[in-house]
Amino acid sequence: MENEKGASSSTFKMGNSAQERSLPYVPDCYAVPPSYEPRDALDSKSESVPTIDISRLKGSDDERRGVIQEIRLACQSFGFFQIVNHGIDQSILDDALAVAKGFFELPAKEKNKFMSNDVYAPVRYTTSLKDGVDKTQFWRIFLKHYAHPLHRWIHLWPQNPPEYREKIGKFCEEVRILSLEIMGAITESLGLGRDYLSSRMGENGMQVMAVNCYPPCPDPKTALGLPPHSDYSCITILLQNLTGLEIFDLTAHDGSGRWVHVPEVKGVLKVHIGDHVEVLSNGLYKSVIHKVTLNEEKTRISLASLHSLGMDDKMSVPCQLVNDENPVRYRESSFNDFLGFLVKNDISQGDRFIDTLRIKD
Ligand SMILES: O=C(O)CCC(=O)C(=O)O
Repeated sequence: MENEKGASSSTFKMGNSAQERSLPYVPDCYAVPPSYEPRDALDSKSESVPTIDISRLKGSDDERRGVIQEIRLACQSFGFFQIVNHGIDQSILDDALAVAKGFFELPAKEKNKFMSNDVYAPVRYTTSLKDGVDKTQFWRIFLKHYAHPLHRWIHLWPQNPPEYREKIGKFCEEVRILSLEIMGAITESLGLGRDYLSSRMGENGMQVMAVNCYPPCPDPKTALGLPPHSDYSCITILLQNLTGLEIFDLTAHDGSGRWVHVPEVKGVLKVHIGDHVEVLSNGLYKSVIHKVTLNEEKTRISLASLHSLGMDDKMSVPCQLVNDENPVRYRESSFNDFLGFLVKNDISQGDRFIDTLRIKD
């Protein structure tokens, strides 16, 4: 075992990764570059993470206006907010987390049926980000699958645990309805009206589920569950069973930023602004940079539901948000363009899709 300490990332391919085998040490290729500051930069002023009572979107005009204003501020400052009173029953959230955990506890033979390093596969089980390819490895195991329209994809999902399809399917349906409501509020907050994207995200939009498992790590100061990155999506709605998520507050310390620990409060969902809302807002809203830290004792499970336009539908800057002072700041792009980026780039080394979209002055 010891001779694997200094092994390169190609030694730890999916099915054989250090985290799947619960190695009692962290191999060198899992050690993140010092610039990632896995622990040291942590600022635990978690009370500063915006929390929004989303039920007021269905209230009086004044109440709705109030929530839209809170969403606008959260998108401008953090690109992130938590939501309470979202209307999804606690039992649906608990069941989804439990059945996801159940999947990762299955014997390797069962999980390996879905094993794939093909980022275009509609269902795939893998580890890290791109096993054996990326320079740095991450202490994560995950299952990714498409989820909308449900009837098109659900028959490809795991049948084991036996309730996987039912419980995750229910969660996906509920979260999708919520995502449309939140996207309506976001486009309204940009002055585009609440239906600006409803047909493109409604019937034809994509929903991708990342079902993540972060096993206990023998040295959480050295490795990360996921490196700093932003999501390609319009928004991501996230459910977690434990803390570990940290977001980067770009506005803190006169623009040098700080990491903010996101607390776990039962029933609260997290909303990440993704790259495609940064484009939609012509840079007014920022896609949130976030990372996942690890702990030595407990397995962390998260369900990240990523919502975007259809596979080839391009997000571009709306003409309503362009004038002489605000020229178009981003090139148009689709989810498919993001997948092409993912194949060619190494997110573990800080490559970001949004950087490829920025139009230089
Ligand atoms: O586990 C988390 O909290 C974040 C997951 C995430 O960022 C991802 O799946 O891209």
